[in-house]
Amino acid sequence: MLRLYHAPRTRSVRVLWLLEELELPFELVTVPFKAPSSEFFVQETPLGKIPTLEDDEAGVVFCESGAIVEYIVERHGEGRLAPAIGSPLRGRYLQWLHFAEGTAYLPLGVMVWLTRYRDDAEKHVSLLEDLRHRAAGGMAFIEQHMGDGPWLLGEEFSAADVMTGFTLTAARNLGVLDDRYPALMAYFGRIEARPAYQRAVQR
Ligand SMILES: N[C@@H](CCC(=O)N[C@@H](CS)C(=O)NCC(=O)O)C(=O)O
Repeated sequence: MLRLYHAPRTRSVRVLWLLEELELPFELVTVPFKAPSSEFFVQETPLGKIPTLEDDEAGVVFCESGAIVEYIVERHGEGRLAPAIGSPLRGRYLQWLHFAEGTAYLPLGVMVWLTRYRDDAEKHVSLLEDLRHRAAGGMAFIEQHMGDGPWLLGEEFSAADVMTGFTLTAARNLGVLDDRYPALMAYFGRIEARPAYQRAVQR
């Protein structure tokens, strides 16, 4: 059995959404989200981080949303939601899959941390401006390079869209994603319309 340790409105939504897209059986363990403090890895999951995945059949437990998404697609996806390893589209697929967390989410995550979990944001005004600028750069990059859609890889919806969707949700909530990026807004609308995305957000 796959077991996902999840907290609403965190990166575990990516994994939950992926599992819903693939219609795989899984156990959902919802844990409270502990606001980040000086202690790290203290979430109520086997590794102290959200999301964490257990795969009983394989005897593994691990974290990192991107790693979990890649693993589920490879081991349980039966060829769905990713171009085959070695195919020409694979490079762009991996680019978007990792861009979502490694590049686009980075400034957004620091913005969340500075403004929601610390009480001295007023001391970091220029840092926040710089982060907002960098976050906007991430949005502009996707807008410029995503192509004509409807999805990041064209006609085929993939796990790269799943990784990116959560990043866009955070960007919209932080006022970074808006009508300055019409292609991205239209893309985000298509994401929100997917039944599996809606099921994941509701859970
Ligand atoms: N790069 C990791 C980040 C994981 C992460 O920081 N998760 C947050 C929730 S969205 C968390 O557990 N924060 C609490 C903490 O760091 O103690 C991923 O993509 O999974």
